[in-house]
Amino acid sequence: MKRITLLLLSIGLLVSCDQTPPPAAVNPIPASRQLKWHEMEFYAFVHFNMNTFTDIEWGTGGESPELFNPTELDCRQWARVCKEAGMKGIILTAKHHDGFCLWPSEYTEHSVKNSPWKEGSGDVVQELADACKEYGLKLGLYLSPWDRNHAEYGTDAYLAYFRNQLTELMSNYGEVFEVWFDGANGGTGYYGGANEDRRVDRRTYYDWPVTRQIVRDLQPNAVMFSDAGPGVRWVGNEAGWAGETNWSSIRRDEFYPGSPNYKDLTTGHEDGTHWVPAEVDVSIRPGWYYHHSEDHKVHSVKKLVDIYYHSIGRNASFLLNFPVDRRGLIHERDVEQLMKMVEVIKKDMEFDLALGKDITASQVRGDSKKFDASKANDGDHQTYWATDDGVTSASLIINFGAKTTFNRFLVQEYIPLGQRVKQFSIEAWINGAWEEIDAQTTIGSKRILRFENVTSEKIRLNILDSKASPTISNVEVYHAPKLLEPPAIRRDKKGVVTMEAFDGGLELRYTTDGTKPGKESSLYTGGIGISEKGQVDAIAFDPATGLSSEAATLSFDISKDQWTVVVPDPGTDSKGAAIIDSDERSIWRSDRAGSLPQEVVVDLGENLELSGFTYLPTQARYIDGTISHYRFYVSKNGRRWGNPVSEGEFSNIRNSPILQTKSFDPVKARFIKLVADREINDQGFITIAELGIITP
Ligand code: FUL
Repeated sequence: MKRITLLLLSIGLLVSCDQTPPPAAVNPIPASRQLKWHEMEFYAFVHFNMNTFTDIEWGTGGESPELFNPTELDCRQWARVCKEAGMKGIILTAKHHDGFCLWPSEYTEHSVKNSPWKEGSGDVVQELADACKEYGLKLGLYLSPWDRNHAEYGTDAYLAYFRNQLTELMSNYGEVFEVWFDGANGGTGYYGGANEDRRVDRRTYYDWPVTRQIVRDLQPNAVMFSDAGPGVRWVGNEAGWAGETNWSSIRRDEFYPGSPNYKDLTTGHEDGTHWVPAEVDVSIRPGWYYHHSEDHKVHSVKKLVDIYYHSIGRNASFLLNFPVDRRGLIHERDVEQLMKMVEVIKKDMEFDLALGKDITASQVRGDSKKFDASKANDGDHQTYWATDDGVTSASLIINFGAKTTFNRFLVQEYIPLGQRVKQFSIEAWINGAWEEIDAQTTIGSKRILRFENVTSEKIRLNILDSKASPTISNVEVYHAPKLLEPPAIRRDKKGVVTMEAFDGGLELRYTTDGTKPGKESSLYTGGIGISEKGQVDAIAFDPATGLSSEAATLSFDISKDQWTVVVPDPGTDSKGAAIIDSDERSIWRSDRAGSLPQEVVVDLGENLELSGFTYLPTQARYIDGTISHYRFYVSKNGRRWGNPVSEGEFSNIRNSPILQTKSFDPVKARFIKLVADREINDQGFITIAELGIITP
């Protein structure tokens, strides 16, 4: 008994010695549902709905439910892929702007219940809710406020309909973590057959406070997304990045879904009145919906990795969209790129070099153990280093105990007490002095900095300015391996081949004889002139680790150095040069007001033996102007052309707008002519990214 009393007494003494109170919160602060959302970081968007079957991004609302007919719909495949990628949830387009509902809503006939899929007895929302449950993922739902199908859109009757639908979704599918309200609102549409333009006052029409209350009542833990939150905000672009300065707060009352001042959403407001953190929504392909024609345009690993660092690494979440295909599956190419990206990120942050290392602070709140420096690298995000009130600049030094190489720095604020840091920098101890590695502004929930390798015994985090005493819950330091992606190889009109690695400090090794390149192959030091037909194979090689990327290959024919465009007339249309500039990003388009057939003529500068030609259609997002039917002629003098040496169609070019190759019997000629007889959408103009020839 005595012993217990003594023990209790000493515990009591210890506690009473450490009475330092935590810093007061800096408002605004996150609600508990927002704190849970912050922990999710990485989750999926699925755009799958009527547009998947009509091959467009925005349906008019006049589509027949008969068109919705996935052949192998499997929400468990979506969930499995997302789970394997470490994602925490899936948000589904239950209803997009065209109004078609993926669940059998009681309030409309425009839904899966009138589709051939499962003979009208299916419910995609239910299937996804079940799959998410099975895989331990959270469910989110996108319900478009705009409805181009509904006859009463724009009136109070539609509002009642919209709220009924919201009530169905919030009541029947278990717990929902996020409700997505898009900002696109009002415009042309089918509207029950009226086919007209209907504008609404985006600020007032939806009477948002009342609409939101439905979610609040039925799903108290769900955050609501829109330009104005209230729970989570749009980041102001769909390209995959948050601002380097990114406050989780905004002056919320200045916004509403679809408000014009969306640019501020990228950075938030330092003097924001409400906690509305940013979500980076971005598709893994150019489009939100599936288009077969974008199968070869899935983002590169480098781009996906950049998006990761520019979202999660900049105090935002990463909402990655999969345009589920007509089968009802996440496409193989998307899965492949996703997994490669995840693998890179995993390796980048595999081993925390700062964890548990010796750490000191320039100042500690009340000299208390509760708030000392070690709370920033103890692996526990609930503890944090803090300073005395009024101390708004301070630093932390981590001593690795030995020279250590690193190139990533991760830092987090203890956000339950609000976002505070306005300015910070990191430095390394090099040759007896502190050298700056990077200087930035905000931190927030998580900030990750990438930089070239630094080798040092110590790293210092300087909080240079803060709204109040900083509260740093976590710092991590990593040495990420080089991003070993196959290099980008290009060849210009003059025949000069250049190549580029996707990370610094790598060697590029290449061959020109078709053999596989290795670390002993020629070292790339600058442009290589190759005017004849050939091929370059190249790898990125990391001399520090001996590892190399897979090889990239570029094959080409003779260079276009001597070529000139004859038609279109360079005097009146200088842009015609883009047809033969060996740059697939530059595109020539003929006059929109024209009609077909149309032709282009190129002078090759000398008589050459030709055995075929190539047409690269535009690789831009919108592929209008792509030629579907053609004739190809050759001539020695540019006047007499004879019969076409090749004619017909570029098969399936609408769905697969890749390089088209056509062969013919070898013939000598100096001039070539491509006649476009038809464009994929029967437009009166054409586009050409690049025209090429094939020599035997
Ligand atoms: C946009 C919508 O208009 C797109 O179709 C897509 O749903 C995207 C996520 O939001 O504003």
